[in-house]
Amino acid sequence: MPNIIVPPRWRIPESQITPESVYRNRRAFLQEMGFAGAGLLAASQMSFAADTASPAKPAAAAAAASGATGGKYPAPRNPKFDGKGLTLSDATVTAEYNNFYEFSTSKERVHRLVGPFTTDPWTVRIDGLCEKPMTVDARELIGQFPLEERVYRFRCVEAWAMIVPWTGFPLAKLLAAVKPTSDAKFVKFTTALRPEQMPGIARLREYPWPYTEGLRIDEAMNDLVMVATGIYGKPLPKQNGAPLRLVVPWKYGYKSIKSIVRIELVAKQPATLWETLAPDEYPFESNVNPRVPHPRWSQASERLIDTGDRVPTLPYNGYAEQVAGLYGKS
Ligand SMILES: Nc1nc2c(c(=O)[nH]1)N[C@H]1C(S)=C(S)[C@@H](COP(=O)(O)O)O[C@H]1N2
Ligand SMILES: [Mo]
Repeated sequence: MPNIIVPPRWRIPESQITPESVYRNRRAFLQEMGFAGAGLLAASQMSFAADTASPAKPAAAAAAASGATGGKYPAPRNPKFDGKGLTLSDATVTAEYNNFYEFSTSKERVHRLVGPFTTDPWTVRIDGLCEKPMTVDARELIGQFPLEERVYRFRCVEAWAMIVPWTGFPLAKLLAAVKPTSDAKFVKFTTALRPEQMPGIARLREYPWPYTEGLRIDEAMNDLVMVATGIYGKPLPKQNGAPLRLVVPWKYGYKSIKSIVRIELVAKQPATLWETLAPDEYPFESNVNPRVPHPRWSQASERLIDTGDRVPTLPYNGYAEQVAGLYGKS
């Protein structure tokens, strides 16, 4: 019999009561992993739940942006992604309503906890199956590419959404610079792991940190995928993923990994944090699809975080024209 530990179907955030069978499986798994006694509870209190909250209210001041490469902002807006027909979300709301579990599972608290997190200097490694791997400081990396601004829709799996102007450059340009070999079939991304600066990590000890994500190489090369370095014409605030994050606008928000320290070209589909925790809820592909409900809530509509308006969700989050062909459904 193969010796495989099958992770239980963790109900990441149970707003409801945990069925006993799930509770038992989770406990067995935690014991396997050496976390006996670790808060079962943490996991069951998590909050990837359908979002029915009322709109976040702008709190006090927005947190300061990281000062690196300030001279490059604001960058010119790419006319192909000028946001015509879209209304930008309120910048204070997007800076104070965040998912960044390394700090907190409370969206309103993240921006108040990032102060001690240092994002300059910042070393990024781009390596794996490529001819020209590099290890470079984020400031220097950002200096190597022309920055542009693009207005994108952004859709969290929890059914909230925003429309923001990102600054950055296409991931495809960075990948081209390291020259992937023909064996490179996927790209794996990893976030910084600094428990001493990230108070959320200790509260979720059973999570498979660091936060990781992945794309197929053809997805990663699509022009829509950005390495974002800024938002609203300024460097990224720490809570939005300074100094470098991914933005993949046709996929659920968790694919847009923040505060990246490593980009690795790999041959096999990499494990991701969310897929490891709950593969039936957060699968690797995770394209926005209003017709496929999350196991615990509908994905047919979404709530704009600043106005509270509920609007229909679009296939591929409105980017079908650019990406449906990647999935044999042009
Ligand atoms: N490292 C890391 N990246 C992350 C997350 C996280 O918890 N940790 N949350 C993801 C999720 S679920 C969403 S919706 C977006 C939120 O981005 P924002 O706070 O800039 O709006 O970040 C994604 N990237
Ligand atoms: Mo999300």
